[in-house]
Amino acid sequence: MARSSTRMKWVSIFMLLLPHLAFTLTEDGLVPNGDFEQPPSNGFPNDAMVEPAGPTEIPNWKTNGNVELVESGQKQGALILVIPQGRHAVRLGNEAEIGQDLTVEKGSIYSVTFSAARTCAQLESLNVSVPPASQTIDLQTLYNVQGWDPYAVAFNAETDTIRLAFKNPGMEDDPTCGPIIDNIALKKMFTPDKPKDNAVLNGDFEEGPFMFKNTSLGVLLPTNLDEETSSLPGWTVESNRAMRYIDSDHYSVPQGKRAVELVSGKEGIISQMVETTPNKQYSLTFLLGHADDKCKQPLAVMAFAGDQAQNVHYTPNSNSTFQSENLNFTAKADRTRIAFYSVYYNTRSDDMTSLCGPVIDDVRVWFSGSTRIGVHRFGIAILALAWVLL
Ligand SMILES: *[C@@H]1O[C@H](CO)[C@@H](O)[C@H](O)[C@H]1NC(C)=O
Ligand SMILES: *[C@@H]1O[C@H](CO)[C@@H](O)[C@H](O)[C@H]1NC(C)=O
Ligand SMILES: *[C@@H]1O[C@H](CO)[C@@H](O)[C@H](O)[C@H]1NC(C)=O
Ligand SMILES: *[C@@H]1O[C@H](CO)[C@@H](O)[C@H](O)[C@H]1NC(C)=O
Ligand SMILES: [Ca+2]
Repeated sequence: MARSSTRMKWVSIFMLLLPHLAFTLTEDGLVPNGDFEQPPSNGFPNDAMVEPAGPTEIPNWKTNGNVELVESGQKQGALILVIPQGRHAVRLGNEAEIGQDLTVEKGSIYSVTFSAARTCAQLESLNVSVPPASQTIDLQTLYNVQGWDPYAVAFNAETDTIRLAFKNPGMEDDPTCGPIIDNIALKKMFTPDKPKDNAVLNGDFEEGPFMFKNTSLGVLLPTNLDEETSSLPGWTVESNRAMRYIDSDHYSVPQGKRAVELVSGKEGIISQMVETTPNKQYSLTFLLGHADDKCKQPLAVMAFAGDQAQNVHYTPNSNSTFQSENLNFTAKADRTRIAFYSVYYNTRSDDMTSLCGPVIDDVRVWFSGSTRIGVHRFGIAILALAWVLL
């Protein structure tokens, strides 16, 4: 009797919270209890005086399988578990899943940012899904020495209510091995207008996934083969390795507040199809820089525009962390692919492990014959005017 009235109380509190829940999501940021710091009704497992009778429920989340709240300082064998943010995170055991229903705006593109760390297995991966879409993120490559990284994945909201879920697809001998996830945030993507004098969309990289102010590791952008559904509007990460989206609070950024660091050598290709007019002359210009993250030089990129390719080296300069580059090309079709990758596989000089690389920003493609065309059009206008007057 007492139990059921408690449950009634919780249900009514939940009902009261519902409109609030929907409201929260109109803002970009953490999903409810996305950092796993909200205490379960029976307390965090390690704080409990007695072993809890059943599995601990995690506020705001639905779980399936062996999902465990883990705490900083907690050990796994000889290793201390890595907690990306705060004191708590969750670990997903074999085939375990954690998910949450969220109210969103149907038809919009959303990007989910989350932090993940692997524990003991080498081949750990994470299936991030918003049915019917899903993407498997490979956690095998450690991009930095801290042992965890933020990632971003985009999806199209096909309904008003979505189920965002994270699943460990693995089947390890040790069922306590499995990825740790933390800091789950959502951002509604906005596609910037195409600038008048530049065929590249979001060429300054200012629109991208949600970034936590406190996180100094940037956000990794894994493969996204669907150009319409990207955490970096306009751009596609074609390769099987990730890019790092960086912010000016923690890195040197050539223009504005955001840029992209090419951290995966030749296996990290970022591209965009831009609109062009066949047989016209264009210039691809971009800023090539150093993120100021102790990345060991040399740094160089391979830049592509249509059938042109150019290897460009970054020249260290005490006055600036970036330089301006230019590649001329003649369009062959009404869409031209521009792309970049890092020529070298770079690591930081301090830890020799964290992956880093050249930075690109302010990418532009413009009609290099535009002045002549302008004069030509002006000439025709004068002739037309003369004809009318005559
Ligand atoms: C990922 O999870 C979704 C939803 O549960 C499922 O439909 C999909 O098949 C899974 N993908 C992989 C590769 O396991
Ligand atoms: C950011 O860091 C400060 C100090 O370390 C901390 O008080 C604050 O809670 C952190 N904020 C987030 C969103 O993690
Ligand atoms: C840096 O700036 C100073 C002063 O403007 C100039 O004399 C010097 O040549 C510059 N150095 C480089 C490497 O461009
Ligand atoms: C590219 O074209 C522009 C204008 O047409 C010209 O000024 C520039 O020198 C060319 N650059 C190269 C590297 O050929
Ligand atoms: Ca920028």
